[in-house]
Amino acid sequence: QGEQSYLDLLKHVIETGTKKMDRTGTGTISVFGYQMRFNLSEGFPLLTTKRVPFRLIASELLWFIKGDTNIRYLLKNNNNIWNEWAFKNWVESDEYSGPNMNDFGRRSQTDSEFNKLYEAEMESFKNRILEDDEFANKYGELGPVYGKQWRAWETSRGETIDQLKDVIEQIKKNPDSRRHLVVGYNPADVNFMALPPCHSLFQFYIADGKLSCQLYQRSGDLFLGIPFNIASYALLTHLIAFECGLEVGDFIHTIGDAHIYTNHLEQVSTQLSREPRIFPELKINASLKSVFDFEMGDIEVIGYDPHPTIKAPVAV
Ligand code: DHF
Ligand code: TMP
Repeated sequence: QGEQSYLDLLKHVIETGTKKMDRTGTGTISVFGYQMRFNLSEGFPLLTTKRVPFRLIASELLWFIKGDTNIRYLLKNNNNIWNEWAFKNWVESDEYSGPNMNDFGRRSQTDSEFNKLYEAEMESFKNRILEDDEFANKYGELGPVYGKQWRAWETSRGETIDQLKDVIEQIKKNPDSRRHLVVGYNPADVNFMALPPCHSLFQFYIADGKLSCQLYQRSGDLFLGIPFNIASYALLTHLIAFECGLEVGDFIHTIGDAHIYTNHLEQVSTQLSREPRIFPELKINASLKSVFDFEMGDIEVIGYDPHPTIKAPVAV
């Protein structure tokens, strides 16, 4: 239950996982197939055994809800979590003429001379995304990722489907339905995305006036990505429950390839040595009517008292 189910997953992977190489060249220990359950009425699942930056989770979720797929919105909110994947498209393009940035993710961690070049290049990339509309349209784009699939899935008939709006409508009209699904993983579009959706599909369920959500995540970076994903879907469930006049039920997190990167093992053992604390509470602006009206100022967590931040490099 609660945070312990996450800590149990970390332990389970360390004790029983298999060492494998991965796409990023970092190496992982992994298990395949795992499920956690968070009762959302027992507090908001923002982990306390390290500080998890809620502001970044909220602005990323609002970006998905808007149907936006360009990192410009994130940068305007001081959110840098998707920069590397847009930057990759830029430095691999014909228009880029700066220093060679091949394999920047790994080189920036091992080569401090290179890291200076990389940081300068990333800084000017971010400034250009913010200041130059044409550049932003071209190189701030991550392709048809989450926002696009949730709000404007393109059909073979040339129509678009607003999956998020439709699922909210169905939750209101037809709560007992077993078809409350939103799919991010569009096989026709996957090759045009900066990263194929990790959180691939989610479903809602209503019983006793409570809204529950289950996510199928095909691939989970247990130390960096998963704490964000848990809080993000908990927040989405709260927002939809609020609009539909429901209480919150459970968030069920099902993960396919559940992995710890080998360069996160020390961080994980620090985290496992800590005692979990009580979860915070979510507070949202109750004067709003619709999920689509929320802005950053309308969402906050109160009573969050985590252990200190634990830094770790992200595998690109
Ligand atoms: N790739 C990999 N290898 N792992 C990921 O978790 C991941 N997540 C993505 C995109 N690609 C990914 C999108 N989500 C961070 C968290 C979530 C996220 C991307 C990055 C992250 O680095 N979190 C840091 C804080 C970052 C900050 O403060 O700017 C953390 O300590 O939680
Ligand atoms: P992959 O496409 O090779 O699976 O790499 C994606 C990596 O990003 C993998 O480590 C999982 C991680 N990830 C998350 O854990 N959560 C997320 O929300 C995202 C976008 C990625």
